[in-house]
Amino acid sequence: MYVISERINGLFTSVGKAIDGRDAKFIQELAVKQVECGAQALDVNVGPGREDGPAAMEWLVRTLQEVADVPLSLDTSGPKTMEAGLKAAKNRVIMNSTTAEAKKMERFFPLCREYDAEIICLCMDEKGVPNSADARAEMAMIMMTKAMEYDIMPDRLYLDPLVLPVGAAQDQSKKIIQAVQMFQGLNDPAPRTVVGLSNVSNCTKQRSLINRTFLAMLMGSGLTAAILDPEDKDLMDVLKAGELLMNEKLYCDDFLRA
Ligand code: THG
Repeated sequence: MYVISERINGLFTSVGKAIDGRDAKFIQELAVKQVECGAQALDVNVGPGREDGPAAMEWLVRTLQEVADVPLSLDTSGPKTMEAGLKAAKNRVIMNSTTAEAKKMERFFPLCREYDAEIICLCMDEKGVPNSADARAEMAMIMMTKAMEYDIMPDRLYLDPLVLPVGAAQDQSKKIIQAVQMFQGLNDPAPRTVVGLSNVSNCTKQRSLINRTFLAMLMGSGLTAAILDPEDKDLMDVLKAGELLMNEKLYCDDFLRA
Protein backbone atom coordinates (compact mmCIF):
# COMPACT_ATOMS: atom_id res chain seq x y z
CA MET A 1 0.00 0.00 0.00
CA TYR A 2 1.37 3.36 -1.01
CA VAL A 3 0.84 5.71 1.95
CA ILE A 4 0.14 9.38 1.21
CA SER A 5 -0.19 11.54 4.32
CA GLU A 6 -3.33 13.71 4.46
CA ARG A 7 -1.98 16.01 7.18
CA ILE A 8 -0.27 18.80 5.22
CA ASN A 9 -3.66 20.38 4.61
CA GLY A 10 -4.80 23.92 5.42
CA LEU A 11 -8.15 22.40 6.36
CA PHE A 12 -6.58 21.53 9.72
CA THR A 13 -6.75 24.71 11.79
CA SER A 14 -3.17 24.51 13.04
CA VAL A 15 -1.81 23.89 9.54
CA GLY A 16 -3.92 26.72 8.09
CA LYS A 17 -2.44 29.08 10.67
CA ALA A 18 1.09 27.89 9.95
CA ILE A 19 0.56 28.56 6.24
CA ASP A 20 -0.83 32.05 7.00
CA GLY A 21 2.17 32.86 9.18
CA ARG A 22 4.66 31.07 6.87
CA ASP A 23 5.77 29.07 9.90
CA ALA A 24 8.29 26.76 8.21
CA LYS A 25 9.32 25.04 11.45
CA PHE A 26 5.78 23.86 12.20
CA ILE A 27 5.25 22.52 8.68
CA GLN A 28 8.65 20.84 8.54
CA GLU A 29 8.25 19.13 11.91
CA LEU A 30 4.82 17.91 10.85
CA ALA A 31 6.23 16.58 7.57
CA VAL A 32 9.13 14.77 9.23
CA LYS A 33 6.66 13.17 11.64
CA GLN A 34 4.52 11.93 8.73
CA VAL A 35 7.49 10.26 7.09
CA GLU A 36 8.61 8.73 10.40
CA CYS A 37 5.12 7.29 10.82
CA GLY A 38 5.26 5.64 7.39
CA ALA A 39 4.19 8.24 4.82
CA GLN A 40 5.76 7.53 1.42
CA ALA A 41 4.31 10.72 -0.08
CA LEU A 42 2.75 13.92 1.26
CA ASP A 43 -0.56 15.33 0.06
CA VAL A 44 -0.15 19.12 -0.05
CA ASN A 45 -3.30 21.21 0.21
CA VAL A 46 -3.25 24.96 0.96
CA GLY A 47 -6.77 24.79 2.39
CA PRO A 48 -10.10 26.24 1.32
CA GLY A 49 -10.96 29.85 0.54
CA ARG A 50 -7.48 31.26 0.15
CA GLU A 51 -6.62 34.22 -2.07
CA ASP A 52 -2.89 33.53 -2.07
CA GLY A 53 -3.26 29.93 -3.38
CA PRO A 54 -0.31 29.88 -5.83
CA ALA A 55 2.05 31.70 -3.42
CA ALA A 56 1.01 29.46 -0.52
CA MET A 57 1.51 26.32 -2.62
CA GLU A 58 4.94 27.45 -3.82
CA TRP A 59 5.99 28.20 -0.24
CA LEU A 60 4.68 24.85 1.02
CA VAL A 61 6.48 22.87 -1.68
CA ARG A 62 9.79 24.64 -1.06
CA THR A 63 9.42 24.32 2.70
CA LEU A 64 8.61 20.61 2.55
CA GLN A 65 11.41 19.79 0.14
CA GLU A 66 13.99 21.12 2.59
CA VAL A 67 13.24 18.29 5.00
CA ALA A 68 11.44 15.53 3.09
CA ASP A 69 12.61 13.78 -0.05
CA VAL A 70 9.32 11.97 -0.69
CA PRO A 71 7.03 12.73 -3.65
CA LEU A 72 4.44 15.46 -3.11
CA SER A 73 0.81 15.08 -4.10
CA LEU A 74 -0.34 18.59 -5.05
CA ASP A 75 -3.95 18.71 -3.89
CA THR A 76 -5.76 21.61 -5.56
CA SER A 77 -8.49 22.17 -8.10
CA GLY A 78 -6.97 25.49 -9.17
CA PRO A 79 -4.75 25.39 -12.27
CA LYS A 80 -2.68 28.38 -11.12
CA THR A 81 -2.05 26.89 -7.70
CA MET A 82 -1.24 23.55 -9.34
CA GLU A 83 1.24 25.11 -11.75
CA ALA A 84 2.94 27.06 -8.95
CA GLY A 85 3.48 23.77 -7.12
CA LEU A 86 4.71 21.97 -10.23
CA LYS A 87 7.23 24.74 -10.92
CA ALA A 88 8.61 24.66 -7.39
CA ALA A 89 8.87 20.87 -7.11
CA LYS A 90 12.24 19.21 -7.56
CA ASN A 91 11.02 15.60 -7.66
CA ARG A 92 8.29 14.00 -9.73
CA VAL A 93 4.92 14.98 -8.30
CA ILE A 94 1.42 13.55 -8.22
CA MET A 95 -1.20 16.03 -9.43
CA ASN A 96 -4.27 15.69 -7.20
CA SER A 97 -6.42 15.79 -9.24
CA THR A 98 -8.28 16.05 -12.50
CA THR A 99 -11.95 15.13 -12.73
CA ALA A 100 -13.84 13.91 -15.79
CA GLU A 101 -14.97 17.47 -16.52
CA ALA A 102 -13.83 18.34 -20.06
CA LYS A 103 -12.53 21.76 -19.01
CA LYS A 104 -10.53 20.25 -16.16
CA MET A 105 -8.93 17.55 -18.28
CA GLU A 106 -8.04 20.05 -21.02
CA ARG A 107 -6.23 22.16 -18.45
CA PHE A 108 -4.62 19.50 -16.25
CA PHE A 109 -3.48 16.81 -18.72
CA PRO A 110 -1.24 19.26 -20.65
CA LEU A 111 0.34 20.31 -17.30
CA CYS A 112 0.80 16.64 -16.44
CA ARG A 113 2.58 16.03 -19.74
CA GLU A 114 4.68 19.20 -19.54
CA TYR A 115 5.94 18.46 -16.02
CA ASP A 116 6.16 14.68 -16.48
CA ALA A 117 3.88 14.26 -13.47
CA GLU A 118 1.63 11.48 -12.28
CA ILE A 119 -2.04 12.36 -11.87
CA ILE A 120 -5.03 11.25 -9.83
CA CYS A 121 -8.26 10.91 -11.82
CA LEU A 122 -11.19 11.66 -9.52
CA CYS A 123 -14.58 10.23 -10.42
CA MET A 124 -16.83 13.23 -10.77
CA ASP A 125 -17.91 15.47 -13.62
CA GLU A 126 -20.12 18.46 -14.46
CA LYS A 127 -23.14 16.51 -13.22
CA GLY A 128 -21.58 15.56 -9.90
CA VAL A 129 -20.56 12.29 -8.29
CA PRO A 130 -21.57 9.02 -9.96
CA ASN A 131 -23.95 6.91 -7.96
CA SER A 132 -22.89 3.37 -8.90
CA ALA A 133 -19.71 1.35 -9.34
CA ASP A 134 -20.51 1.02 -13.06
CA ALA A 135 -20.85 4.78 -13.49
CA ARG A 136 -17.53 5.27 -11.68
CA ALA A 137 -15.78 2.74 -13.93
CA GLU A 138 -17.24 4.44 -17.00
CA MET A 139 -15.94 7.79 -15.78
CA ALA A 140 -12.52 6.33 -14.99
CA MET A 141 -12.40 4.94 -18.53
CA ILE A 142 -13.22 8.38 -19.98
CA MET A 143 -10.31 9.92 -18.04
CA MET A 144 -7.92 7.11 -18.99
CA THR A 145 -8.81 7.47 -22.67
CA LYS A 146 -8.50 11.25 -22.60
CA ALA A 147 -5.12 11.03 -20.85
CA MET A 148 -3.81 8.82 -23.66
CA GLU A 149 -4.71 11.54 -26.17
CA TYR A 150 -2.13 13.63 -24.30
CA ASP A 151 0.43 10.78 -24.40
CA ILE A 152 -0.11 10.08 -20.71
CA MET A 153 -0.13 6.31 -20.38
CA PRO A 154 -2.33 4.57 -17.78
CA ASP A 155 0.70 3.71 -15.63
CA ARG A 156 1.00 7.40 -14.74
CA LEU A 157 -2.56 7.54 -13.40
CA TYR A 158 -4.24 6.76 -10.11
CA LEU A 159 -7.98 6.13 -10.37
CA ASP A 160 -9.97 7.53 -7.43
CA PRO A 161 -13.62 6.40 -7.02
CA LEU A 162 -14.28 9.35 -4.63
CA VAL A 163 -15.13 8.17 -1.14
CA LEU A 164 -18.23 9.76 0.40
CA PRO A 165 -19.07 10.05 4.12
CA VAL A 166 -20.88 6.93 5.31
CA GLY A 167 -23.06 9.14 7.50
CA ALA A 168 -24.44 10.99 4.48
CA ALA A 169 -24.58 8.18 1.91
CA GLN A 170 -24.50 4.80 3.60
CA ASP A 171 -24.96 2.81 0.40
CA GLN A 172 -21.86 4.33 -1.23
CA SER A 173 -19.07 2.57 0.68
CA LYS A 174 -19.92 -0.81 -0.82
CA LYS A 175 -20.08 0.78 -4.26
CA ILE A 176 -16.60 2.24 -3.70
CA ILE A 177 -15.27 -1.27 -2.96
CA GLN A 178 -16.89 -2.57 -6.14
CA ALA A 179 -15.50 0.36 -8.15
CA VAL A 180 -11.95 -0.33 -6.93
CA GLN A 181 -12.37 -3.92 -8.11
CA MET A 182 -13.78 -2.87 -11.49
CA PHE A 183 -11.02 -0.30 -12.09
CA GLN A 184 -8.45 -3.08 -12.04
CA GLY A 185 -10.12 -4.67 -15.05
CA LEU A 186 -9.99 -1.51 -17.15
CA ASN A 187 -6.45 -2.09 -18.39
CA ASP A 188 -3.61 -4.62 -18.40
CA PRO A 189 -1.58 -4.22 -16.25
CA ALA A 190 -4.24 -3.13 -13.78
CA PRO A 191 -4.37 0.65 -13.20
CA ARG A 192 -3.38 1.93 -9.78
CA THR A 193 -6.14 3.05 -7.43
CA VAL A 194 -6.27 5.61 -4.61
CA VAL A 195 -8.81 6.90 -2.10
CA GLY A 196 -9.08 9.73 0.40
CA LEU A 197 -9.76 7.32 3.26
CA SER A 198 -10.86 9.74 6.00
CA ASN A 199 -13.69 11.08 3.84
CA VAL A 200 -15.64 7.96 4.81
CA SER A 201 -15.83 8.92 8.48
CA ASN A 202 -16.50 12.63 8.12
CA CYS A 203 -18.95 13.64 10.85
CA THR A 204 -19.18 10.16 12.37
CA LYS A 205 -18.19 8.94 15.82
CA GLN A 206 -15.37 6.39 16.14
CA ARG A 207 -13.63 7.77 13.07
CA SER A 208 -10.50 5.70 13.48
CA LEU A 209 -12.48 2.45 13.74
CA ILE A 210 -14.44 3.24 10.60
CA ASN A 211 -11.31 4.33 8.73
CA ARG A 212 -9.33 1.20 9.51
CA THR A 213 -12.24 -1.15 8.84
CA PHE A 214 -12.76 0.45 5.45
CA LEU A 215 -9.02 0.31 4.75
CA ALA A 216 -8.96 -3.44 5.39
CA MET A 217 -11.90 -3.94 3.02
CA LEU A 218 -10.28 -1.79 0.33
CA MET A 219 -6.92 -3.55 0.68
CA GLY A 220 -8.65 -6.89 0.20
CA SER A 221 -10.13 -5.46 -2.99
CA GLY A 222 -6.70 -4.56 -4.37
CA LEU A 223 -6.41 -0.85 -3.54
CA THR A 224 -2.85 0.34 -4.25
CA ALA A 225 -2.63 3.75 -2.52
CA ALA A 226 -4.43 5.77 0.15
CA ILE A 227 -4.40 9.33 1.43
CA LEU A 228 -4.68 8.83 5.19
CA ASP A 229 -3.39 9.84 8.63
CA PRO A 230 -0.15 7.91 9.28
CA GLU A 231 -0.15 9.15 12.88
CA ASP A 232 -3.15 6.89 13.52
CA LYS A 233 -1.26 3.93 14.96
CA ASP A 234 -4.23 1.53 14.96
CA LEU A 235 -4.82 2.34 11.30
CA MET A 236 -1.18 1.77 10.39
CA ASP A 237 -1.19 -1.57 12.24
CA VAL A 238 -4.13 -2.71 10.11
CA LEU A 239 -2.26 -1.49 7.03
CA LYS A 240 0.82 -3.53 7.89
CA ALA A 241 -1.20 -6.64 8.73
CA GLY A 242 -3.05 -6.12 5.43
CA GLU A 243 0.21 -6.02 3.50
CA LEU A 244 1.18 -9.29 5.15
CA LEU A 245 -2.10 -10.95 4.25
CA MET A 246 -2.05 -9.62 0.67
CA ASN A 247 1.50 -11.01 0.27
CA GLU A 248 2.77 -7.52 -0.55
CA LYS A 249 5.80 -7.53 1.72
CA LEU A 250 8.48 -10.20 1.75
CA TYR A 251 9.34 -11.52 5.23
CA CYS A 252 6.83 -9.05 6.72
CA ASP A 253 9.51 -6.94 8.44
CA ASP A 254 7.10 -4.04 8.87
CA PHE A 255 4.53 -6.30 10.46
CA LEU A 256 7.01 -7.72 12.95
CA ARG A 257 8.21 -4.21 13.85
CA ALA A 258 4.66 -2.98 14.36
N1 THG B 1 -9.39 12.06 -3.05
C1 THG B 1 -8.31 12.75 -3.43
N2 THG B 1 -7.80 13.76 -2.70
C2 THG B 1 -8.38 14.11 -1.53
C3 THG B 1 -9.50 13.42 -1.08
C4 THG B 1 -10.03 12.38 -1.87
N3 THG B 1 -7.87 15.14 -0.79
C5 THG B 1 -8.58 15.66 0.33
C6 THG B 1 -9.29 14.55 1.07
N4 THG B 1 -10.05 13.76 0.15
C7 THG B 1 -8.28 13.68 1.79
N5 THG B 1 -7.70 14.41 2.89
C8 THG B 1 -8.39 14.61 4.08
C9 THG B 1 -7.85 15.48 5.00
C10 THG B 1 -8.50 15.71 6.19
C11 THG B 1 -9.68 15.07 6.47
C12 THG B 1 -10.23 14.21 5.57
C13 THG B 1 -9.57 13.96 4.35
C14 THG B 1 -10.41 15.32 7.73
N6 THG B 1 -10.14 16.45 8.40
C15 THG B 1 -10.77 16.82 9.62
C16 THG B 1 -12.27 17.01 9.43
O1 THG B 1 -12.68 17.50 8.37
O2 THG B 1 -13.01 16.65 10.32
C17 THG B 1 -10.20 18.13 10.08
C18 THG B 1 -10.26 18.23 11.54
C19 THG B 1 -9.48 19.39 12.06
O3 THG B 1 -9.80 20.51 11.66
O4 THG B 1 -8.55 19.15 12.82
O5 THG B 1 -11.24 14.57 8.12
O6 THG B 1 -11.04 11.72 -1.55
N7 THG B 1 -7.73 12.40 -4.59
